[in-house]
Amino acid sequence: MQPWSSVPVPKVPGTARPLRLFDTAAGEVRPVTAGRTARMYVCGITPYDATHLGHAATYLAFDLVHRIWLDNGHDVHYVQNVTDIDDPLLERANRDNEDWVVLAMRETALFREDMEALRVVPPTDYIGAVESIPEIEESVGKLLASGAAYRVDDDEYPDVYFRHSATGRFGYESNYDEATMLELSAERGGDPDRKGKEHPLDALLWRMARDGEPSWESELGPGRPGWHLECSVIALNRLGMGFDVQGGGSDLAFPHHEFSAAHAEALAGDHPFARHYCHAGMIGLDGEKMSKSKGNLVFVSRLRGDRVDPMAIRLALLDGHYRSDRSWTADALTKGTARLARWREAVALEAAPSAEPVVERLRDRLSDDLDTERALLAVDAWVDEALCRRGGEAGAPAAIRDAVDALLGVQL
Ligand code: 5CA
Ligand code: ZN
Repeated sequence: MQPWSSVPVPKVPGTARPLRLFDTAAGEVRPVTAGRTARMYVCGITPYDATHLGHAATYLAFDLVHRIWLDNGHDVHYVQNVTDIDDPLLERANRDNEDWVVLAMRETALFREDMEALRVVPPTDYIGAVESIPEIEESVGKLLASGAAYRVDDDEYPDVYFRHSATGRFGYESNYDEATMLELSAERGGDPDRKGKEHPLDALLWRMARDGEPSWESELGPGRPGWHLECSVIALNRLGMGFDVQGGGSDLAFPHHEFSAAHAEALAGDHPFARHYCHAGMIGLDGEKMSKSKGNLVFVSRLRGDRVDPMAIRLALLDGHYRSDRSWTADALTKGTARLARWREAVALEAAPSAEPVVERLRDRLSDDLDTERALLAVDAWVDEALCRRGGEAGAPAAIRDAVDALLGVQL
């Protein structure tokens, strides 16, 4: 698939800071020790509805990771998928009596536009599940051959499942106990009650064709891929094992990232799939998680349609720690809009207090597990001083404009 258009990222003078991020597997903030090319996989959308502010917040968090790596002089190999075939997409298309392919294409196009408007640096590889079916099919074959996978005991639909215990390390990513895993698996797309499985946690790899469902011819028999394997294969075949960051919202910590890791580790006979597993908190509205199934959504495209400046949306979403569950409120947007106006006023001045200490502070805050709240306060302090003191260095306003653009992705 085509990713969205590239975003220019200015070079910022001074010294970048190495990134530290919370790793779900380790349960602590640890240095991210990327090589010359930093490698990241972030789970993409399931395109059955428009991008809401929860999705946007998650992609913004990983956009900051990308920007910090660029500041540190890394090349970045960033891969993102699109789950353009899966149950939720088919359910929505059926409900609305719509062609699932057209639905997926439309929502993916809208997502690209939203990401572009929010100035998210695009992935290097933007890959759909459907276009990856040959890779996925080959991987299911390998897992069957190695004994990591089996067919369920069901003559009509001998679907292929993954033995969750195949690598002997299952659970290292999420650190949940089995009771929690079973509960979350039932809530988040798993099928613990599927007849014929060896263990309720085992995850679907290849679903044999059912009447009325799309399917693809394959040596496994006609069918379609399971969700977790899609991300394992897309990441593994492009980034290889041991890439730096696997990202997504906290609802993906289990079962999705646990199984993506286990599938890839079983395929490669190596460990770990990713060296950091990073999760953004859930954005809610009125105290409830914003989700397509709850219908309490605020869409990025709707706000754009209402002529809200995407940079104000960006500032509103960055005004909270990426790992904390938080709420979207009208006040957050009002505050983001006012902040944007003041920052723009300050960078339009002819002279202002020195930029260097502010840029240092920005880098310190962001490299410390993306402490955006305090990063924004550092810019606020400079803006307050610039607007009330007037005068100072002629180059300072442009230097701040570039640093805010490069490091926070906010174009002033
Ligand atoms: N296609 C899969 C991942 S392979 C998927 O989860 N798609 S999604 O469209 O449901 O979500 C896309 C991303 O947004 C995921 O990282 C998910 O964790 C994140 N996300 C979903 N809802 C929220 C929310 N309310 N707040 C923050 N992030 C969210
Ligand atoms: Zn994924």
